[in-house]
Amino acid sequence: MAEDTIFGKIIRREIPAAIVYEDDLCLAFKDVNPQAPVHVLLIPKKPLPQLSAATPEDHALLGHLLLKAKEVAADLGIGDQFRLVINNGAEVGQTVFHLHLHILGDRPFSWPPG
Ligand code: D5M
Repeated sequence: MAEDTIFGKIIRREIPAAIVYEDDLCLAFKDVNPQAPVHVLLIPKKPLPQLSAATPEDHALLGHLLLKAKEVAADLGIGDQFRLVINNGAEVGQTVFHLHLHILGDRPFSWPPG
């Protein structure tokens, strides 16, 4: 279950994380294995395992996450140059099955992603 992922433990404060933003619906914390000088994960507190599990009921939550992603990016000083990544599924790189947005910045990025 998504509640049992490492991100569920971070939400419940069972393990530490470098939290940079929190509200009733979401939490943002520094990625433990950063791929850029700024690399933060933004997660819903609702234990959605991945984006493909979202339903129309999650419409407002998903909008909230996108708006918070740009606000967190701005707070971290990368407000006009950042990349958002959602890995959806193990074959494309998802390793933690609790929905998360990677917020990355403060270096150049190439396209397409690897
Ligand atoms: O991304 C999962 C990301 O989660 C990956 O970049 C490492 C990060 N991670 C894993 N455990 C932790 C803890 N405990 N704190 C902070 N960051 C963590 P994915 O898209 O699933 O590959």
